Amino acid sequence: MRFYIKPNIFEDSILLNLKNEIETFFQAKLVTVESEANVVFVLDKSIYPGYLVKKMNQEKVIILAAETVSLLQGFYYYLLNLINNDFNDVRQTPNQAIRMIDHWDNFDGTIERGYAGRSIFYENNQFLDDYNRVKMYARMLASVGINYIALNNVNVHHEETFLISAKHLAKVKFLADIFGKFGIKVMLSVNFASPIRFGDLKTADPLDEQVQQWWQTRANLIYDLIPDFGGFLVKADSEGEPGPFAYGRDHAQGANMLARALAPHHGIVIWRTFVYNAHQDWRDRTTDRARAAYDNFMALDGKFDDNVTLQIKFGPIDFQTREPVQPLFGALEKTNQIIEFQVTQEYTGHQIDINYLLQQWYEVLHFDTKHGQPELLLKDVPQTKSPVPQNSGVAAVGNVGRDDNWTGNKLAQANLYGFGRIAWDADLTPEQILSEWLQLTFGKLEHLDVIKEIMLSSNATYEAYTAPLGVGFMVTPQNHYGPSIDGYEFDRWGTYHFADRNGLGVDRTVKTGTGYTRQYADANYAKYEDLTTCPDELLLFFHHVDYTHVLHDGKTVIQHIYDTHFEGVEKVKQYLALWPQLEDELAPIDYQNVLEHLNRQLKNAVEWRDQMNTFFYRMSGIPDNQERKIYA
Ligand code: BDP
Repeated sequence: MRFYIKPNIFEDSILLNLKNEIETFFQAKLVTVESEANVVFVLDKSIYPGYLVKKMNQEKVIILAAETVSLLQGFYYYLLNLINNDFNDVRQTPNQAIRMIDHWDNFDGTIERGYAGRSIFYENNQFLDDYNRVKMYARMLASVGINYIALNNVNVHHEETFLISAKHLAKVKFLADIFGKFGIKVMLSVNFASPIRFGDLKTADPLDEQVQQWWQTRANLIYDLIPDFGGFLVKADSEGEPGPFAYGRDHAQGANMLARALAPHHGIVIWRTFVYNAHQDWRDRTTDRARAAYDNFMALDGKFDDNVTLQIKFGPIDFQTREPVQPLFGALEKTNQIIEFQVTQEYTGHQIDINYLLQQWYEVLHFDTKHGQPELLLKDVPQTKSPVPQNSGVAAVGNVGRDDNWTGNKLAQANLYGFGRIAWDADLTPEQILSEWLQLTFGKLEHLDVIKEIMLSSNATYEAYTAPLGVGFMVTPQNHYGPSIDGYEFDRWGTYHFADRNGLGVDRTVKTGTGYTRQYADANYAKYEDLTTCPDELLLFFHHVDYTHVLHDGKTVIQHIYDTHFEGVEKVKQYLALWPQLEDELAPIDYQNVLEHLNRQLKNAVEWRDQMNTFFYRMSGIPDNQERKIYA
């Protein structure tokens, strides 16, 4: 294979990196004469965004793009398809402008909700010395089109506050350079109370001139060192993090103050909408955590500066296995938006249980918000509803740590790979993405279908043995793995199921409940409000029903709970029975890794089944119509 890059000068670090990547992968120098090459990269201002691959003949492929980062992405596309030797003319443009991974890494080396070992960036309140993994990681992310990364936890504890101090910025720059070569901008999560924490000021009031000046000086310092710095990610007035409320200011005032400090440098503020009143009480049914983001942010539509983007969790509660789509999407018209997902498996199995999340994301991204004609799918909301589309997109909390295989469970790598792919092209199906990942990871295997079967059913299997019909939670408090049905029931976090002897579920209707359904566009409001049209999988999210309520498939709610929990365990047993077919084909370390995790998954599924079935049998007194063993 002979490669040529036009223009043949490498002042730009990304272009230079492309040259290095080609030389590394093909162990050959670039040729100096274009006509001798069979792969030619051309900077062409007219191809924006994304890139164009043109097959000239059997021998020659040309890849054109306006931006060097897109040429690099074109190179990875070339590598991906080289495996199949399958080239046709193709124009690739990303669906989303911002495609981001958020790290919840703490400076001490721990990772909030991390299930794959310690941080790849930090240890003991210092930066690590060895960045080999980071380099490989940057390449991996770039290969699937990721272009932003946040380097630290949104909960900015004491030590991380000072990542924006001169003392640490040199190391941040080092990381920014590694990612920058791959076209990925770094961002830092900042603490809204930083001016106070630094000991410089007595207030963090966004309308205070000294505070504004403080942030301006800080931004200038950062950009002097790191000219391509992405900006700030902020969790404010949320779960104890400081924010503008303390000064009687709103989120727009808080976010705009930071945005104005970054604007001269073309930086952005990503401001999270995960804001709810943690003290709301289960006895007061008029408050509802599901309503909180909309109640806090809808009235601010149009009040945010152009370089502010709201980062909005895909559902109204918190990355559950099953949630409806957040009603702010489609309703916000004048605010830049990012949809937030969670690759790290907090509520979805801790990377112990296999859970291929692309199924969930595909469904969520293809949800019709009913805010457009003939439709407005969630995947199209960031681009069409953001006043500055290039400041909109998707983000996800990452799942990588220092474990040998990066993600704890080997198969959880597919979620990271898949997030990047779906961020680029939301119409790729979970099956297509899985096939790519399997081929890239394992090559040709005789029993590839076994892994496919397990992974493609895994999301439904996990849902089957955990909380039923969209009710959510029922997990062990704090760590969020394994069952604890009443664990959050009398807590103050707004995560209830209201199970009693007659039934369960949260009444979020206008007629008799919290009124949350009204936050949706008319057609969706009508669908969710009415018990007969509400989809079964979300029934208990929207309605409180009796155990004898009959679902669309003819089963009662109680029988559905029993059946799915027995079936979920049987599925995991099936996975365990299938897996040995791969023993001779996989590297022993990968084979064992998944086997060991499957055994733990079975234990978890059995626990869920037994606790759920016992609990609901005791509550309802209604026996299983198949007379299976319930430990009552
Ligand atoms: C919840 C996590 C918590 C995060 C929070 C967030 O349990 O650790 O800090 O989300 O998104 O899911 O800020």
